Amino acid sequence: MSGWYGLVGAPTDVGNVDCGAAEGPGALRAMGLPRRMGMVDRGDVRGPAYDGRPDATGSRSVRETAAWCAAVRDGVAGVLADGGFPLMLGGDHAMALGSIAAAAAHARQEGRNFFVLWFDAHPDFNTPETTPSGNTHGYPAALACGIGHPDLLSVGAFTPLIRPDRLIQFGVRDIDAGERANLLRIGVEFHEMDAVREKGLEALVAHTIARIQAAGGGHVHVSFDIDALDPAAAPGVGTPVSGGLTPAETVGAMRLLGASGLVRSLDIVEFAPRHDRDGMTALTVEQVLAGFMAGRTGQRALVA
Ligand code: 6HN
Ligand code: MN
Ligand code: MN
Ligand code: MN
Repeated sequence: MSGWYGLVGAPTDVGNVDCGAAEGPGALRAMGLPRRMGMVDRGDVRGPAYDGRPDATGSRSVRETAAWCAAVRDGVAGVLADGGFPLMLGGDHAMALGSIAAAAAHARQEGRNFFVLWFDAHPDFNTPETTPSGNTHGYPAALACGIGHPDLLSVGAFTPLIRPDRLIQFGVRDIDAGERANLLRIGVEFHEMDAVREKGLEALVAHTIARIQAAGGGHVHVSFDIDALDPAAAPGVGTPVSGGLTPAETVGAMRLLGASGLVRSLDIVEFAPRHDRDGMTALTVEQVLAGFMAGRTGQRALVA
């Protein structure tokens, strides 16, 4: 298992005009998070500025999103190639198309099954046909499953990057009508907040880990949108939705995922410091990451 974390920053909100996520990596660095957590900071990737004009499909900043995602893909691929554990720090969630493209290619190269666990208030499963906003941060999970704008699908070396039955979502609670139809048609497993309340996040995650192990294990990529958390604990996001995950259950679930030894790449996206209050969101992010890392360290100790 990779012993070092390689941080790849993607300071952009090209997927959602000026939501503030571009300021996320810089703020976490200024607070000393990467150093405190012993990460190797590989710096920020770069890309073009936002251009909000919709194209013929109604999607905004597609070319800019594709350029950023390609840069993220190459940054994350570099950490994987060097034997590290990539932590992609957004930036808005459109960037996950880049990290998933890198992780899926790496899994394929190593002959592993590829799974994505998506923590989010939103499924991010819109296509140009269903989007209410034209914002590309509403697209990445659908793109990973092979549906959506062709200029974005081409960020990946192949498509779909994930088998749709290997994408599992947790905490979703704000789903557009056409987006729900997409999810059902493609066959994604998504656990809405009522299911999380009923069954418990940790139980759902433990069940998912067992299912992945039963399928022979593989490379699990976790894509964590900060707005999965309840805004009371994590107000620093551009698209808050009430009724979300508690920090305690999230830390517990992340600890389980770390301890499973299956997770080989991680996104933390949509942190918008300008909407934070008294540093609470930054603190919650650090707790969630610390839970994951502690789980992984424990797992290493067990197998050592
Ligand atoms: N995110 N479903 C809405 C849209 O515009 O497509 C919101 C997307 C939010 C994306 O940050 O998770
Ligand atoms: Mn590897
Ligand atoms: Mn998202
Ligand atoms: Mn979201």
